[in-house]
Amino acid sequence: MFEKVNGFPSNFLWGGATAANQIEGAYLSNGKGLTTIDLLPTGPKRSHFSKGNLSSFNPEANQFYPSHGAIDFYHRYKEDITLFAEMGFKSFRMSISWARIFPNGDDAVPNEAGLQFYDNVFDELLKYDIEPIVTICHFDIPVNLAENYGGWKNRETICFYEKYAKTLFNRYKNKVKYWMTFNEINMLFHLPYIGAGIVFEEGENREQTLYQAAHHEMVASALAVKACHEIIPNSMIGCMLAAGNVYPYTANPKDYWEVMKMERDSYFLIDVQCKGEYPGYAKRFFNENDIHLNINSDDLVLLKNHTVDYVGFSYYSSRCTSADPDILNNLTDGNVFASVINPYLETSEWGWSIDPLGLRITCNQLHDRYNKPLFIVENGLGAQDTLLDNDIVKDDYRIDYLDRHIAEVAEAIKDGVEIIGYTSWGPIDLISNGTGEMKKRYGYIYVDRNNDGSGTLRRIRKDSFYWYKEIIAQNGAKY
Ligand code: BGP
Repeated sequence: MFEKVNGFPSNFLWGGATAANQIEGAYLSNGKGLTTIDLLPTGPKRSHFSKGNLSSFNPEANQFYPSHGAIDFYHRYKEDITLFAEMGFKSFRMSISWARIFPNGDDAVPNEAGLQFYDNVFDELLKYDIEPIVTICHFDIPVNLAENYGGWKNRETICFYEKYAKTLFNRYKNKVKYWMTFNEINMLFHLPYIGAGIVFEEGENREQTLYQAAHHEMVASALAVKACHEIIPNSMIGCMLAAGNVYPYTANPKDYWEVMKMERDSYFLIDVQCKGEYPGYAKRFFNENDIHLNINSDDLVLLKNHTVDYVGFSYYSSRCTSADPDILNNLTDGNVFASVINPYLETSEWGWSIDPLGLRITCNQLHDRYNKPLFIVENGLGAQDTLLDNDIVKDDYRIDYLDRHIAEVAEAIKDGVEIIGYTSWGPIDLISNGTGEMKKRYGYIYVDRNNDGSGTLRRIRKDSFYWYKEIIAQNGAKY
């Protein structure tokens, strides 16, 4: 009676995902302005800054600033796209650097050289029938907006973002169909500087600031959805969250309640972006915690009328929580999302738990909650690779991770979840967002670049390159 769903749809968008600040380099070339991320060094100060804890932005001398050179995609995009095409990519997720287009964020006119660069990249992708998937803002905003306006604390930033987004839609309307408004929008609660250009002042009510900034981002996102639909009629514009299902440590109902709270912390913004209104649990939270948001009545109409077309999300790990304070002391290390150590799961070298089934669970949860198409726009294993003689990189651990996760994507599709595509994170080695390091590698393509910025930048195919090429060629038939 019911047709059996078999495997991946024929138009499934296999590919890889990147972000401008983690690949481009050329951080001040051809009129680009400084972005917030350009001020983040490697080392411990990176996470300190990322959380918005320092009031001074001054970079220290003689340090390595990862985004300044990155892997030089700015000059090598043709070579890199040729390699993606060789793997058979159907899509490539990338972001546009806001400050390449509007160097200060509040400029009257856009920087033509910046616009032209992305035209060139899109043309190169389209030459190989690779669909560009574009994130409008992936963790970098012009420093001027952060320093002189307070980033997303300030309502004015909405207007600058809207102008920036409209500029992109008008310019690239014939080249780009898939858009995302903000990368991992929920990250602003965990890394406020990275997520929203926020630097806290002494004594500031941080929760109030964060929820107000979140409101501004959601209004900006709704305005982008509106403009995108008006300017590019067949477009698909989505939200993007850092996802990952949560397990209770025990069957104690109190543990399960903690799970719901943790999930709602992640889903809150997506609830608004998908359903068009603030959920009841958020209103209660604001009332009970003395959080008073400045919300115009027009904002609520905008949120209601311009919900997203699909849910983009990253999935690296599941999490685990408990109501027991003693258990809560036993947390995993190395991930911005704190989690109780789950005894059933192994972890990566960076302490991130590895849970392929969690990806199927996450897909099902998001499908049940929103009933919108999903797009898995990040998933992957950060690991240290060794370059052997004859340019060989034996990354069987990465193949194993991806294989087990893609198998669960296939299961989710069979469960009836609509999934547009899968772009694994960092198809070419790039700068780690969390650590700023090069040695945390995700790629199918090895880049000869070291943590201190040295290296030839040569590109080398890893074993996983040939493996992923085969998966795409078969359209995941083995699953
Ligand atoms: C996500 C970001 C990416 C990326 C990824 C991996 O949060 O959207 O930009 O970096 O995480 O994290 P990391 O680079 O810290 O290993």
